[in-house]
Amino acid sequence: MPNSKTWDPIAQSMIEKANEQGFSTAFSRAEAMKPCPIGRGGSCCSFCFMGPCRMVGKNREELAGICGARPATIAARNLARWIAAGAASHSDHGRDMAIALRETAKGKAQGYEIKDVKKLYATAKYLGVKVEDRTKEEIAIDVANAALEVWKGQEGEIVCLSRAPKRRQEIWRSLGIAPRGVDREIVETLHRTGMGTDQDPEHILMHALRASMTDGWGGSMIATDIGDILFGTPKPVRSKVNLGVLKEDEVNIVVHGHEPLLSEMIVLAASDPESIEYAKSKGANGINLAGICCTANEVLMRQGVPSAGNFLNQELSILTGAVDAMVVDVQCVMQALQGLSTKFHTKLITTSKKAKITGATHIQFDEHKALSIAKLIVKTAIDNYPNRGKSEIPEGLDDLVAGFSHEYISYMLGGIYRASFRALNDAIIEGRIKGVAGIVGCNNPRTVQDQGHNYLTREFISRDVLVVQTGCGAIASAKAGLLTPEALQYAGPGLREVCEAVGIPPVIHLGSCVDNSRILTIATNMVTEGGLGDDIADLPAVGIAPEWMHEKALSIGAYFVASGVYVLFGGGESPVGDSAEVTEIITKGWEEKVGGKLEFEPDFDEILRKSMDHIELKRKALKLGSWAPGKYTRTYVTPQELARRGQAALEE
Ligand code: MSK
Repeated sequence: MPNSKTWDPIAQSMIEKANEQGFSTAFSRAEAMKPCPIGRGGSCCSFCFMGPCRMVGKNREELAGICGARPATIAARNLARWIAAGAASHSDHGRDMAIALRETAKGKAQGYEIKDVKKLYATAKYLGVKVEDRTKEEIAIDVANAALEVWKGQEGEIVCLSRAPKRRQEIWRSLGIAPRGVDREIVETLHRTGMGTDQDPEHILMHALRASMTDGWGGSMIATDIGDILFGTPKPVRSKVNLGVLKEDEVNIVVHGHEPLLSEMIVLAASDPESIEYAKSKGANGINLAGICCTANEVLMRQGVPSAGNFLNQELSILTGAVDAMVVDVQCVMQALQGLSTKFHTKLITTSKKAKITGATHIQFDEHKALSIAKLIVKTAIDNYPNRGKSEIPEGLDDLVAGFSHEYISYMLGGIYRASFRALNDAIIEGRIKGVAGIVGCNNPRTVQDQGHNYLTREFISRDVLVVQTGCGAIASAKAGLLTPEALQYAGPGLREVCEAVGIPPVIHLGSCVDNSRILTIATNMVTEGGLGDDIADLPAVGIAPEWMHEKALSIGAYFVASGVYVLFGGGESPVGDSAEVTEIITKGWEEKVGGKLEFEPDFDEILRKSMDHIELKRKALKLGSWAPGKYTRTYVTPQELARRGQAALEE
């Protein structure tokens, strides 16, 4: 039920409640606050204190800041800094995961264990760590230390690049953008974009691509792999989504943010019989855990913890009056939660060393005492339960299937002994599946919540394009019932046949924002499987962030471009749209160099059209035809018919 604020009727009812009762939310604040028309298009320069300089005026060729900086240089510097900030967020997350693994292996991290030894071996292999005749703890210490080198490298290139297709690695090296360590590239971005240093827009933006790669092929990749080692590589899991996951008669704890380190311990602490007994002693029937944003995705895909929704649901969850504690770590946490939670009984608990919110309760996470801290947080929530006043949890829930890793997808496609991407590649070669669209990223109150994600997802699958998702985009689809096998009703005939035969849904949940690295791995596997070219840029694939709002989205977009992918950002105007020169560099310029390009396109139908044109173009370049059922088998038999014949044979 689309309307002016949200695609989700449950969110709409909560927005109406907030308006009636006079509570401000991001939806109402976005309406009240018009964006700055100068900053919006990348025309504000605040890199020194002679300004800020505003690049406004009709004759843009003649505009200059006090230092003489041209509008294109200013727009390029802005974009490069946003990309570096986004890469820093994901990479700092990955660094903490590596430290937690090292402390776990040393027996110093309370509550953690090495859960997935197979993944530990696979990670050790690409990091160059010896595994033979060693304990898993010895390997894990070396894996953690080798991973931390990805941050420290001053020269050379990060080791994870070796996971990309050979052709892609050659392109990066020939252009001189194979990144050194995360810290070096991000520091250098800040240096280059300061007053009086790098002043050539193209040069600045090539470095921005290099910095972004420290995210996707560096910090995020490490975060994903170590998350799998510590908490298990995801396998499909059923769960529920939307505000209806909160429970009237139980202690509701909502985990929100990004890092799984504490939230995994809260899952343990909340299921501890002592905690449950304690909750009962306070009059509750149990403890109910739910998530928001990417912390939700982390505990959803590995533990099946239900999601209360995506980014714009964070305030709405508190408005139910049923959240006894909202536990936050880093990224995407609105400061407004604090003011709003004081209007209800909700305890807002900050936990990261790096993030406090004035007025919130701070219980600092430390991996050495992680389980004890998680138990304290759970107890704090239980103690707050008797303070709950009238609560109003909206009815309505959706089912979902989450938690596909590239390991599980290759298993589903080929089984235990022949796990591979062959079946997917063949389906694309035959034309049953036309291509793949990664639809990822945030909500943004300047666009209708979830509309872009869900409209595009439905349209793509109806055109036989497989959709892979992460982050808040995946939760948008979950709320619309698109992360279930039932979504096959919207799929085109070719995609439906493949999904039914293999047993995968047409929309695949791959995890949180750092798990966009899983999409890179899947793309690489598709290339190395054969038949679809020798580079990621050859694949009939697109990347889309329809409702983006965070700098991290720009970093993700940039590393996909650097990897050869056509990336489209929707929802609003281009943040560098005032500069035709920068727009040219990130589209045509980048495409000529790296094969990928970045476009900002507010019209969702145009995103769809451009994406399908691109997929067709790539199919043509690979000389792939259309799906013709009789072409590959003498008599084509549908999977349903095969199943029917199998059943009949069994009955005989
Ligand atoms: S949480 S970065 S709003 S996807 Fe990863 Fe969602 Fe965007 Fe945050």
